[in-house]
Amino acid sequence: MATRYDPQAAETRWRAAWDAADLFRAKSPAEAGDAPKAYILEMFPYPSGRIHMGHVRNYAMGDVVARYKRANGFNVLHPMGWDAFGMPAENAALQRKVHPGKWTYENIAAMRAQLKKLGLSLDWSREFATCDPEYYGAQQDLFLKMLDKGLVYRKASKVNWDPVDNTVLANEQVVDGRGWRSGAIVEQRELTQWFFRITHYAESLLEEVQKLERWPEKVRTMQANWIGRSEGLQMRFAFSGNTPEGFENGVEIFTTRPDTLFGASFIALSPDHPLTLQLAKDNDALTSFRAECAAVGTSEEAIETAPKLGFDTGLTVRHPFDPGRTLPVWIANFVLMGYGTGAIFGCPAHDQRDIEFARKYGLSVTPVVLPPDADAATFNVEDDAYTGVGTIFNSGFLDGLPIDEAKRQSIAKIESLRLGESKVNYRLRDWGVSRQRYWGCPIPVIHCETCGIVPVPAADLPVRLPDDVTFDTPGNPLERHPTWKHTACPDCNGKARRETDTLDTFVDSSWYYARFASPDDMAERAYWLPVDQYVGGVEHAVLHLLYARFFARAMRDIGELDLPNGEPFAGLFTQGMVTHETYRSAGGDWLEPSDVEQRDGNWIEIATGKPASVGPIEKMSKSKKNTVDPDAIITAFGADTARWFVLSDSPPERDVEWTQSGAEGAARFTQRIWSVFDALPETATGDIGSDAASIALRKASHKAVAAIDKAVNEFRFNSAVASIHEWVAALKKAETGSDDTRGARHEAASMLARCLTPFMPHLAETCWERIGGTGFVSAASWPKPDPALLEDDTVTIAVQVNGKRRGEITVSKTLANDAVEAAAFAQPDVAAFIHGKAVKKTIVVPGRIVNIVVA
Ligand code: ANZ
Ligand code: ZN
Repeated sequence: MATRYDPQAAETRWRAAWDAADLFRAKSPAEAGDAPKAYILEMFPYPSGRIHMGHVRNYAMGDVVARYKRANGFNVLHPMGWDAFGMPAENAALQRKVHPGKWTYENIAAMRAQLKKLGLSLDWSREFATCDPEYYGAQQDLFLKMLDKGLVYRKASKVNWDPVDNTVLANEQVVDGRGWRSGAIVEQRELTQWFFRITHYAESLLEEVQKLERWPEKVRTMQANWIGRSEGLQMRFAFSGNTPEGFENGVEIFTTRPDTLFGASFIALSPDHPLTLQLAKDNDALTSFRAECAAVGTSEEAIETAPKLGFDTGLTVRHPFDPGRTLPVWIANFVLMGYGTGAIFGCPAHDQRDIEFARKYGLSVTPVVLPPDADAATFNVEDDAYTGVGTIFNSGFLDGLPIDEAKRQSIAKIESLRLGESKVNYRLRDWGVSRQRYWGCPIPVIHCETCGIVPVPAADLPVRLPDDVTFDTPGNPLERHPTWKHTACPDCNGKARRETDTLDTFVDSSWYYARFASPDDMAERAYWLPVDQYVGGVEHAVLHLLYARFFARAMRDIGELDLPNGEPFAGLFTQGMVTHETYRSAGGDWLEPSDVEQRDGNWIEIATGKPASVGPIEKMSKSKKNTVDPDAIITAFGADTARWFVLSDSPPERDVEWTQSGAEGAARFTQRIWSVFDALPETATGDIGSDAASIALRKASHKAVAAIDKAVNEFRFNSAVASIHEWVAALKKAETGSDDTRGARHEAASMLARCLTPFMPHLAETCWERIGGTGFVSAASWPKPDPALLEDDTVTIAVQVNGKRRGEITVSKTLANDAVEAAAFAQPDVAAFIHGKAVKKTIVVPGRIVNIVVA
């Protein structure tokens, strides 16, 4: 009697059994012996309250790899934790009057329970949240060691300032240029902030990222672009006439186009350049010009797209190659203080920003690069700068040279004139980590009135967040806490105050992988790291991964991590999103998938009976209400179905569209798999048969294992899923055959149960139990395909009649020629064609073709 598989009962039972057996705890290096290690990590979640389908997909993928590696004899570390600091907890505190800590830990409890239901092979013994004082205390220790090494420093930098709430705003709290609570226009203010010296590693970050062969090319390129290496020239332009005080050496500029120096038409300073500030001191017009520039904001994008604004200082400089020529010195809003020297020479003919500026303010435009087929006598630049290749002209000693050679000669000349030298610049900026917020890691320093900045002594770590804080007024709760910040100086015991800034939460996620490996044992960290496979969203392709790569280097250099190349993630996979159709009511409001149904082919809003419309398929998001709740899916179908679906339908790097019918199909497939096992005798009965049907099944099985191996190793889980479908079909077919196939079916089932484990672990256990497998299938070793069974011993050959192809036959490679001939005549299409005709002769080319000649 056929039985049904009950996923809910089976899933609960197996998870309890795995827990009791402590099955997924990573072994210590000593326990592991000769087993190679595999560290599999998915980006840890933010405890927002509930898991979503994106989590299911991310963690299911990591779990496939972890389970596969374990089955292949690896000592696997597959941990889980919580990226638990951040603004949403403070917003919840504000809106719901609940303490951020309470909110966070309650969310963690809820999400942990949800994750556990997915049957992930996680080592929960290593779990932590970044808001645990043990974790952030260790982070404070790292901060101080980095401070000691000069990898952390303080400098003045701009922040978003809300003039009504009198508070610093995070970028996400600025909405359309206004404070999110007050609605006031946000200003830029200078504040002394803490920075990590990420630029110290710019070269290594760029060089090593090219070598990460198991990272997506796209991510490597994004990292490289972010670091942005530029080779150029840094040089001085001496003032002619009036020389401002302190600038006797002239203005220092950085250029990547020293070949265009003869086309220079002006010098432009950043509105924040020291010379600009000096000139603005007694120049009201310049002061208001600076304010006008500041209103555009500080983001590079805003500056790039804003209209060009200029201010003529009246100063002039000398051209280095032509001392008789002078250039005016302007202040321009598109020159950033944070890059190069904060000053440029403008060459309008060959730079788009410069041409816009020159046309607006009537500055000269001299082309110096002649495009390959242009005529020097007539070539002109109007509104579009020419940035392509060509030959230098209008340029004295550089005339006739190609761009690269002109760059070299121009630099050599400037160097010989002692006006500058070649220079490599990086776009990468140091990482500002000060946040004026409560729910973050306190920066462990003390400001003493006499000693200045004093690190908190190691024995006093962690500097804990106070619990009694209020969120009813704007600003930093730590700043206005009545007592927390007041303390005594560790050095002189005098009056001092604590730093009230907390660290950017990206810091928390920059070293958690090392903490998972071991809280404090360097040998264990060295054993586990680097992470062999990291899995996460492509939205982290730049910042998180760059910060983590920085931290790994900094930790190496303070003796906290033994990682010679500084790369924490040897392999990276970025998975696509989970998408869903969107629905709207007749009134245009978003509707949830469960609010609508199809009646006679039309979508109806269930509650009102009115027509609804189907919109585009988009990433599941709360705002569009097109989410499905993993819990609901697990309750309806079981976790294995959810896992199977998110792995099955499209390549892992692409988006997968969640559909109800797809989920139902996955659920049906679990029953189909179960029916194969259900139909088998409980234990192996006798030998594996050598009849054709048994051999065919064995071949199908061994080939399936080989295909799944390849697919999993190449991160093509959808292909593995397809192979399992075919394999199950082959097993189904064998059910109807003779009892001789029992042995082969049993072998196939045993292999199938093991291959199913990474995808549908609960079902796999139930199947394994059904066929009398030893122990847990989650602990069983991966099947090894027999190479002999992977080879094809049949061949497909064409059958021609009078030179024209009429059909094909598949025969054993060793079949005798007369038997091949017989098979050719028996082929139905061939037989029909030659029916009634006289056969004159038949030629068999073994393994290739059968040619029949008829009258
Ligand atoms: C003269 C010139 C002529 C330039 C020309 C370009 C084309 P990358 O490649 O990104 O490093 N620049 C330098 N510092 C700047 C700053 N602080 N703010 C805005 N622009 C700045 O870009 C280097 C080029 O960007 C430099 O080369 C400089 O303009 C400009 F036909 O110098 B160039
Ligand atoms: Zn002191």
